[in-house]
Amino acid sequence: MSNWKNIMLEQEEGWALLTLSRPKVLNALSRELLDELNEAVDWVEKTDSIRVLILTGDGEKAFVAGADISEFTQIEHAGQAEELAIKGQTLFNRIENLPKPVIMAVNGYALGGGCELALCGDIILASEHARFGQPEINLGIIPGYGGTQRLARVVGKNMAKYLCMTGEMLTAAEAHRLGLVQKVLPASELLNEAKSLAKQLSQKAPLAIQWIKKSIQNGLDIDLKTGLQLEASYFGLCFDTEDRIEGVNAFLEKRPPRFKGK
Ligand code: CO8
Repeated sequence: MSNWKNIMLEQEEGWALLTLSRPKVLNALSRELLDELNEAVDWVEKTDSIRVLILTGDGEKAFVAGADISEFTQIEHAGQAEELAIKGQTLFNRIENLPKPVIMAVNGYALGGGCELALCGDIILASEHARFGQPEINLGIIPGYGGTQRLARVVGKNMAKYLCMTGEMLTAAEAHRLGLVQKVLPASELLNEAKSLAKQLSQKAPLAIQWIKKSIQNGLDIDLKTGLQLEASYFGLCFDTEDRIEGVNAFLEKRPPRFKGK
C-alpha cells in the first residue's frame, strides 16, 4: 500500500479516497497503475472499517485521460490487445461490483478508459469543467474497458453510438442531463461534497447498501419478473439483520440509528 507509485490514499473513519496520480500524462492508465488500483481495491474490499470508496484524479485538469496511449506501441498483435482489454475489464468489473458504494469524483477529463472507469461508480459527481467522452475512434480503435456496453446502458443505444462514433466530448452539464452524472459542482467543492456524501453513506446499514447495489446492478441484466424475485429475496435477508432491528427501534425511540453491518 505504501509502495504505490501512482495512487495516493487518504482515509478517515468510514471512507477511503484513492487519487490516481500521473499528472504529467493526465493520469493515463498505465499497466502499472491498473495493477496498483487492483491492489488498492483488494485492500478496500477486505478492510471492514472502510465502508465507502471515493476515486478521483490528481490535478485540476484530468480525472483520467484514458489508457496510456504510449503503451499501445508495445502491443504487437490482436491477442495482446484483447488481453489488455480483458485485464482492464476484469478490474473495472470488480470496482462496479465492490460490495461498498463507490463515488467517482470526476475533476476534469474523463476520456476513453477514464470515462469507462467513471461509469463503474455507483454515484458520479463532476466538477463544472469535467468532460466525458470516448475518443478512441480518433485513434482508429474502439472502447475496450466497457465503454460500448456501460455507456449504452446509461445514456441509451443511439447516444452511445453517437459518442463512440464521433469521439465528441460531453460537458458536465450535458452528462448530468443524460443521467450519467448525479451532481455538478464548482471544482473547489467537488472533493468536500464527495467526502461528505461518503460519510453520510458510511453511516447507513452496510448490508442494506450492499443489497441495494446488487439488486439494481444484477436486476438490469435480467427480466423484470426475475428482478422482482431478486429484490424480494434481498428484502427478506434484510429482516434477518441486527441492523434492521436497530433501524426500526431507533425510529420508534426517535434517535439516530447506529448500524454495525450485522
Ligand atoms: N495516454 C498517454 N499520454 C497522454 C494521454 C493518454 N491517454 N492523454 C494525455 N496524455 C499526455 C500528452 O501526451 C501530454 O504529454 P506531453 O506533455 O509529454 O506532450 C500530456 O498528457 C498533456 O496532454 P496535452 O498536451 O495533450 O493536453 P491538452 O490540454 O492539449 O489536451 C486532451 C488534453 C484533450 C485530454 C488530450 O491530451 C487528449 O486528447 N488525450 C488523449 C485522450 C484519448 O484519446 N483517450 C483515449 C485513450 S484510448 C483508451 O482509453 C482505450 C481504453 C481501452 C484500452 C484497451 C486495451 C488496449
